[in-house]
Amino acid sequence: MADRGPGTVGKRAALLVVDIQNDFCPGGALGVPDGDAIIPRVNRATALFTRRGLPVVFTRDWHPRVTKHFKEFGGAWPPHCIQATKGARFHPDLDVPKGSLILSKGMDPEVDSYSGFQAFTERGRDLESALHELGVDELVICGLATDYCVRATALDALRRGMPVRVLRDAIRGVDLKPGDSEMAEKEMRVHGARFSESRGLAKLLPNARSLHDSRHLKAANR
Ligand code: VGL
Ligand code: ZN
Repeated sequence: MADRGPGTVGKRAALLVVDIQNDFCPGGALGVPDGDAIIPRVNRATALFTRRGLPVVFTRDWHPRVTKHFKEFGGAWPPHCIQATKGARFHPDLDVPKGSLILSKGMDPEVDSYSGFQAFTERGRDLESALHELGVDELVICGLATDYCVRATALDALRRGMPVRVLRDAIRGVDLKPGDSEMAEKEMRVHGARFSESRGLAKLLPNARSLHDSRHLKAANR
């Protein structure tokens, strides 16, 4: 993996917004403590990427009613993010610009998956090929939950040789066991992820470019 130094981001970074859904926010079926507190920062990052002509990609947890992911069927979790329910919707305060790429994961009732790299667009395209289509060379990751989907997605990206920067103040963890999120951050760092505060992001990104992003995005959505 190329070393870019601490102060730069790739020429074509994408913002990956992980699972900011009602069920992962306070009051939801699997509410992450303070999960909604990150939303204003995430929205600012989305606006910044959009202004710079860089892609923003959203993932969502999207489970069937019956899945091995749920306690009742052998898994670890109470039912959450069930397809087409209110709990599975993006939090109402989250800005999801029209035409954004949205990928869903957790649809297979037999598989207990967390990584965004196991997510698919409506047309069945996976994250890796969507990112490839968009020409993305670095991922900036924020969202929920630090110790599950954020962790798994970041480690999967790094494993694939994709540089990762995590917005330290725009992630929150479940902490089923105290310290899980701290451990997850350490793990991501050990595997090569960099961490930044979201307010420093504008300085790290390349300047606005006039690539035909909407066309790229449409192509990736196919
Ligand atoms: C997640 C727990 C269960 C996540 C998904 O997206 O982080 N966590 N399902
Ligand atoms: Zn889930």
